[in-house]
Amino acid sequence: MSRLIVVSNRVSVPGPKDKAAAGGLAVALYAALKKYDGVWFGWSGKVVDNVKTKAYIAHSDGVTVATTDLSHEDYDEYYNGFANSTLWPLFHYRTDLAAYERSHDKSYFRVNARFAHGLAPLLQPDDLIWVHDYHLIPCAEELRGMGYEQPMGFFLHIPFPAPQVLLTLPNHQAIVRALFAYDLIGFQTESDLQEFEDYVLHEAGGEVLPDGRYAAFGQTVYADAFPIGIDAKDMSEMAWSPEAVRHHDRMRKSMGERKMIIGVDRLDYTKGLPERFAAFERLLTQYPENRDRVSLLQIATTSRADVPDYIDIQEELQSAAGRINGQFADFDWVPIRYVNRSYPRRSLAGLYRASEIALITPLRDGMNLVAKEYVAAQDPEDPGVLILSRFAGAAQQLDAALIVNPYDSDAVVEALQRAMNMPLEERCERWRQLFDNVTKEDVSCWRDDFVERLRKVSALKVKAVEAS
Ligand code: ADQ
Repeated sequence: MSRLIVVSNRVSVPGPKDKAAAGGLAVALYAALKKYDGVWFGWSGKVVDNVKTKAYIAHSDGVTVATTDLSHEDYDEYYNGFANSTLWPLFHYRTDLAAYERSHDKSYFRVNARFAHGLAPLLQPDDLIWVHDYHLIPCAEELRGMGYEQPMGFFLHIPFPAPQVLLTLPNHQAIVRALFAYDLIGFQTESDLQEFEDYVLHEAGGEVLPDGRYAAFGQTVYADAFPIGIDAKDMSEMAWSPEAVRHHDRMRKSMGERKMIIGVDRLDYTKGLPERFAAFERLLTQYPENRDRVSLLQIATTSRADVPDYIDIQEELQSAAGRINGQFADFDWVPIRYVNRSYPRRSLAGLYRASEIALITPLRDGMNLVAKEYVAAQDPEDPGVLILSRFAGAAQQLDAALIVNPYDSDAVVEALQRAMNMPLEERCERWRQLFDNVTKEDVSCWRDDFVERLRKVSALKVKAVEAS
């Protein structure tokens, strides 16, 4: 059996015992790495003066963990620059926020080449290589240039933008061409796949071959949708763990008879947080009976705090929460509980279960795992209501949620009002459908589907080469 090599910007190795501390994705990838005697390669998280190409190697549970550092220039130009200030906003349709600098573009390709050179000495001929996310699109192209012919797959965790949006990126062609160095590209949804196809057909002058491969730039690649899931069983169990019960009970006690709406996000302008606060404010204005009856708990962990747009959104939210609370709060009721910290997963599970409504309204999101976690953590006898943005990848699977357009404040208010008053029978019916999906299409299913497909398409490639 060939080894699995996972390459991602950050390596997140779960602790030996505590599954709960790591996310479902890290746990699922790590489990596969253990099974296939694998290597996890990525950035150490350190920024240093002198970067060495040779990776630092550690071993844990039969998995080789190989990391490399970034220089200050790499960190500014590759990580904060091209990856997080160009590709991230652009792929989320925020052309207004996407900054483009040729020097950052060069750094992006340079750091990818260094990743490839760091990884290369660790590779064996029959390895299967799986690269993750927008930081590392050119990784395979670099490896191919060095003569590596192993099967290589790529999974994009964020949306693939419509061609008209992608065209605003001066080096769009180099980015898409780099994708063609892989054997298989995985997108979150069918819509992302469709956007990719549109680009290939109408911008790259390519075609779809009879066997389903995409052909362009003199190369071919398979591509498909592989919607990522969570470890739903684990999340359901966690919701009843002692830590979850403690958090559930503390929250319920603090609420009394009032209802709780929860939002949990990285603090990011793609998550639609100002719009969410505005919709909640409108609920209190248009339906005054909700005053003193409901609060919004918004947990927003600070992220990418040295990128200016992230400082702006943080200030905007603090001031909006302060203004809304100033206008509506009473001595024993605060409308918005706005918390900038991160919680252990077991605590989150308890808070999900204690909340009657989850308001998950990103303006664009590859998938959104919080929506799935909320569903998995509900009490089957008395489940809460999920309100979900149509622009989250998750909406394409979770259509039994109340699906809203996050730009339409009135529609979000109506959904909130409906959720506040939804009878138990309807809540149970909707939740059952959501839960079936979240459990069936879980993270192991996503991982195994992708790895299996990568094996298959690389076997087809070998056959085609032998036949020619
Ligand atoms: P993210 O943009 O980070 O992921 P999301 O899918 O919601 O978004 O995942 C966030 C994860 O972090 C969840 O597991 C959540 O529980 C956790 N989290 C968030 N805030 C937290 C807090 N305050 N405390 C503790 N945990 C917190 C990117 C893409 C998504 C895609 C995922 C996976 O942007 O669209 O779904 O990758 O592919």
